[in-house]
Amino acid sequence: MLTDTSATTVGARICPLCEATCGLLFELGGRTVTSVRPNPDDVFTAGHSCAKGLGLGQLENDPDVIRTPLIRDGDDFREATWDEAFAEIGRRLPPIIAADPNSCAVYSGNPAAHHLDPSFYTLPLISAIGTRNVYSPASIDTLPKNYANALLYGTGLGMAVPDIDRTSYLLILGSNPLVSNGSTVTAPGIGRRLEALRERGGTLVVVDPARTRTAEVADLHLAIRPGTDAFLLLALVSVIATEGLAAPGRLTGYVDGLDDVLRLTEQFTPDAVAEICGIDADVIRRIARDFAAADSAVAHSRMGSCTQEFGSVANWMVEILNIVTGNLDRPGGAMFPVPPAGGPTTWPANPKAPLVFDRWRSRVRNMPEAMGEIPAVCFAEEVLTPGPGQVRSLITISGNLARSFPNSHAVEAALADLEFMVCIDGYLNETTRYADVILPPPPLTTRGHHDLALTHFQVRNVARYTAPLLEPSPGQVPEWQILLRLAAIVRGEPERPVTELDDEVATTAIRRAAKLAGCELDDVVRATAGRTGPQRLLDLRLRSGPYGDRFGAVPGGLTLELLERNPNGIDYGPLQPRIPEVLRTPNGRINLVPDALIADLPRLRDTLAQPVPELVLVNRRQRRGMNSWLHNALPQPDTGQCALFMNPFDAAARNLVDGDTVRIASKTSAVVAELRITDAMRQGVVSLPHGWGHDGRGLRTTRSAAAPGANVNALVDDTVVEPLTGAPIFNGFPVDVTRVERPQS
Ligand SMILES: Nc1nc2c(c(=O)[nH]1)N[C@H]1C(S)=C(S)[C@@H](COP(=O)(O)OP(=O)(O)OC[C@H]3O[C@@H](n4cnc5c(=O)[nH]c(N)nc54)[C@H](O)[C@@H]3O)O[C@H]1N2
Ligand SMILES: Nc1nc2c(c(=O)[nH]1)N[C@H]1C(S)=C(S)[C@@H](COP(=O)(O)OP(=O)(O)OC[C@H]3O[C@@H](n4cnc5c(=O)[nH]c(N)nc54)[C@H](O)[C@@H]3O)O[C@H]1N2
Ligand code: SF4
Ligand SMILES: [Mo]
Repeated sequence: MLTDTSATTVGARICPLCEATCGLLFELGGRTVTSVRPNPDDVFTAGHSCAKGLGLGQLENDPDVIRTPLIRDGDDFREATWDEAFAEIGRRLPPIIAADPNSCAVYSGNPAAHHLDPSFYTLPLISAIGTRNVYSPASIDTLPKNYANALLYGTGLGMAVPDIDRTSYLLILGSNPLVSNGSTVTAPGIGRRLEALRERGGTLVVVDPARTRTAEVADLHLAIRPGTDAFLLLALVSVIATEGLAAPGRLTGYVDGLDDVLRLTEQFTPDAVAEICGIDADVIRRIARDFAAADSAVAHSRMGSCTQEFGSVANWMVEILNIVTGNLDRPGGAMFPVPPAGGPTTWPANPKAPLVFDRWRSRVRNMPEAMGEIPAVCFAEEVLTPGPGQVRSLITISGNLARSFPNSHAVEAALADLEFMVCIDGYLNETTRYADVILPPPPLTTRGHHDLALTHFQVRNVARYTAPLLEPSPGQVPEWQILLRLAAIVRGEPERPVTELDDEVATTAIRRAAKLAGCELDDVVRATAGRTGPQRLLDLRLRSGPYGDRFGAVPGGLTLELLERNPNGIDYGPLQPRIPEVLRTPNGRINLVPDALIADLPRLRDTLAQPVPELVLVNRRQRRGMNSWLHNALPQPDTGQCALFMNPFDAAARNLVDGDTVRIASKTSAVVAELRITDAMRQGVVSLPHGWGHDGRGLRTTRSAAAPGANVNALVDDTVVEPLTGAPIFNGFPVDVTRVERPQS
């Protein structure tokens, strides 16, 4: 860490923004980030970056960023000291929790999944509160995929990722990695990797209702009708079944229900699904044959095929397609990474909770819990419905639920209705404007980084850690300490030193690490003495993990110190087959026909016979945004990027012209946007970007409030969900589009 902060210095820093985890170099002039550039020596990301990562300096220096705690003062906020802010929380929060722990909800947003502090210290806070009202973006993002994976392989987080660098045939469904940089596949520089696939003669097929940037570089783009991926995938497997192409190879010894799964796809032939999918039956047959014939092939699904009507069945069938063609767990297929700090795929199975789903239900709608959380679609009703267990207070940790949850009007009504709300966040935005107290996180330069979650999705086994570049300055409180102080307040011990609470958290982690590594407790304590906070917890995980030094027992094994000496990371090589060792199902085998998923097939059959809506809406992402929160710090292209994209036929049928201001109405609400007519959209499908709508009172986001964009989540219905997981239907819900005004010519 730098102690002399007067000089210009350069330090390695992993980008915390998206799943690509690029290695960057921060140049500091004193404490100020003066430039950010890609780190060419990073063993994994090798100089890859994007405009967002290179804009981290602008983010750090954004004058709108909150740097001092704020306490509500009427309609506004006043700056406060940390002691004042914690005192206010201490006065107001504990009585609400004392009345009912479940009345305090916790929402931990997307950045929390990237940073070490919340990864380690949110759970102690949740335990201190004792609440079951825990929310995160998982239920509006990956959940159907987690669910299908959990049923098949025994863990929701441990997924097989496309071995993109070795595959011969990549089938991408509902993902636009050239913009998003990939999801549940950590493959930095994915554009380059896709180019390499094609250069070595491989094939890229993209299934997306929009001709995205990724679709543009594909060999084949299938403009599917939204919400119908499950039908397409069932049909692909049906071709493999009826044409005798199934060849699971070595997987045969580990799977149950192979014949059953092949049989149940038989009714979903290409001819039966062609119309609903909007894809020619011959094309479906050809893809199935090519996929089966390829040396190696892999199907990969994400956002567009998760947050839709049949997300769980679609994601189940992605795995089935990979399995029946023998592509699971082989090079060039779908493979399980080894997370260097360990995780559900390296730890022993938990015999008490083999499946972390449906262990309890939400109060109002009786929705099943998933991975310790209540689905986000339940949040507003849990606040607005009176009765025992009603949510009355909320702690947010890096989340903007007023823009990320479906039905924003209901969500904002709920936020306004709370008795008390604390936000740990650096912006006064659409969510935090409802807070009573806002606690700002410290600058990135003061934090160490290791992607605990995303290492589960790495396309190569690597271990990396970038250390803090600066000590926090007076007035900056590390996020882990904020979380522990909140835990102390909730426990009625507001004066308890953070160091003691940290030791308590570490004691549990030390016990676990000793058990995993097969060491004596004393050896573990001795080996990690001198470290505190997230660094100690990470060291415990790395050293008891798959490459770990087992606290001295394996000389040269992985430790945090080794990573500190190697800020460009350590490469452990390409992904290796892991079945059966990776399986965490109760019997250690893969059941291809889980009852819960089969139970959803009648709903698919019924849908085949139903009329399709005339116009449905899907979402898109943008290069310079990160969900709702980079629009202020980074200069954005013209407002056209927020336009509603519509196919020329749909526009003509509505007598609309390019540039018209249009009203987009759904069952829930209506928003206004500029119209962009483009044949990149499939007929019958329009698209809006997600994360906009920086409007209304009380924002301190000068730049984005000046060009607010339309909030797509005002349109999303929170009552219509994918029934197995409660995931919302962001993609493929009916809308009406009408002209508001015509541009002046
Ligand atoms: N620049 C940028 N990068 C990001 C983010 C960001 O906001 N901006 N967000 C990050 C986050 S949190 C995530 S989760 C990832 C998500 O990353 P991705 O999974 O790549 O998600 P999107 O880019 O939203 O692409 C989803 C695609 O699905 C398509 N689609 C819609 N409906 C359907 C359907 O029914 N079937 C099929 N097959 N396709 C459909 C849409 O047209 C869209 O092109 O991106 C991450 N990276
Ligand atoms: N309609 C629609 N809705 C969607 C999606 C979609 O595609 N369509 N995508 C969904 C997905 S995939 C996701 S992941 C969610 C995202 O949902 P959220 O996580 O709720 O939303 P973000 O916009 O990522 O907000 C991140 C917040 O964290 C703050 N922040 C950033 N860094 C830090 C930090 O280091 N510490 C702290 N304390 N705060 C920080 C930012 O200021 C911002 O307020 O949105 C979901 N919602
Ligand atoms: S691709 Fe993702 S991780 Fe890489 S620099 Fe851009 S935002 Fe950061
Ligand atoms: Mo996400």
